[in-house]
Amino acid sequence: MHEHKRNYYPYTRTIMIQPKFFYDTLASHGISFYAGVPDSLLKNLCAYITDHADERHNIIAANEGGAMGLAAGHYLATGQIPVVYMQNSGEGNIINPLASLTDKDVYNIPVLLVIGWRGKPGVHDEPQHVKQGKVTTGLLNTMGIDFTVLSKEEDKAAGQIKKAVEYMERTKECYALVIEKDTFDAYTLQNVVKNDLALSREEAIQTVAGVMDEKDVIVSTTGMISRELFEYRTAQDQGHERDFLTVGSMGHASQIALGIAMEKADRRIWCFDGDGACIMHMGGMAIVASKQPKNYVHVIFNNGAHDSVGGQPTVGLNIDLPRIARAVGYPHTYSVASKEDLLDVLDEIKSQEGLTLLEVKVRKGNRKDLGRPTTTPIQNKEALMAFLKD
Ligand SMILES: Cc1ncc(C[n+]2csc(CCOP(=O)(O)OP(=O)(O)O)c2C)c(N)n1
Repeated sequence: MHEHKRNYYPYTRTIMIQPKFFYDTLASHGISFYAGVPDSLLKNLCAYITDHADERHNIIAANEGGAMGLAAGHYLATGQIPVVYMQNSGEGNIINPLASLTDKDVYNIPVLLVIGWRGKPGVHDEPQHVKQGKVTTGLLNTMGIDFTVLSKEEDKAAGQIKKAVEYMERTKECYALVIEKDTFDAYTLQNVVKNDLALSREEAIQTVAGVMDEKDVIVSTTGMISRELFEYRTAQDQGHERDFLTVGSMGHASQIALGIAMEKADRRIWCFDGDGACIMHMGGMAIVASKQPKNYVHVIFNNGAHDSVGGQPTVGLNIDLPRIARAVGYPHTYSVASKEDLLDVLDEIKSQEGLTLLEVKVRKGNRKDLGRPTTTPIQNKEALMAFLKD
């Protein structure tokens, strides 16, 4: 009876680390520079860093490889160990700088990597995280990066951090703290950068998908854009065969769309991109333009944020995406921020040929009950390939 009661003891609290504790512990070791790409597992920590590090000490990078570059630059200028934070999916983007910039065989530069472990074996997660979760620590081993899984108990975590710093100071090598789900306790971002745009991303997605021709195809980017598109098709009683939902591979949807567009000149291919994803591998726009696919419409739903992982800011609303597109060779470019203008522009786009960029400025946020695709990536691929054969 007593045992039974203990299991249900109402004051039992999950053990977690306060973001402040982590941040202050690093600061006590002289670590105060952060660069990275946000992750939902690190949302509370990222929020704390955003509120407490100034603009020169927390750079949300275009991609994780870029964050490594920023960190290396900071070290060269100050001699102080920097932090790069990321979701484990960003490991792919840091392999090259790890091997050819920071490694002891090259410049031997210490960086503390803070890596959110999505898809950890045994913990249920979305399909795009399964493989990455399995290879997260194996990749670190292969790259010769010493690491530890951060304890959720503050005193133990403090000991791990101390050891990590001593190791980095002694060897000048990188070290990784691998972060499991529910490691950081809640922290609510104070410095919320709001945009006062009227149109929601979901409505914008529905509006564009609603005017497509029957044989058109959409390649949508990772995160909520694909989830909202999937739910729209379900709500309309339509199949999902016209949409390639790029669940992972952030920043590469525009190239997948290009690969399809060049082979299927008789169909219009729409890329549904996010500002964070587009900026992550922005060079892709130059390659799209170099091929001048007449049947390609690149739509960027620009909310100035990494909305899908916590709403951390991107530079999306501070830059002129249509102008960038024109500069690299997109002949038609538009920017709209209301449903009426969006519908007008879609009419125009559909009445003409030629590579097009359409920026739709949208507000942040999503429906709270937004679901996830119920079909698997392989089912998605097979349905799309069959549809493209028709
Ligand atoms: C290489 C890589 N880094 C980080 C992530 C985690 N991630 C998933 S969605 C997302 C934000 C996408 O932002 P954006 O493209 O602007 O679309 P939004 O969520 O704002 O609609 C991030 C950072 C990832 N999937 N892959």
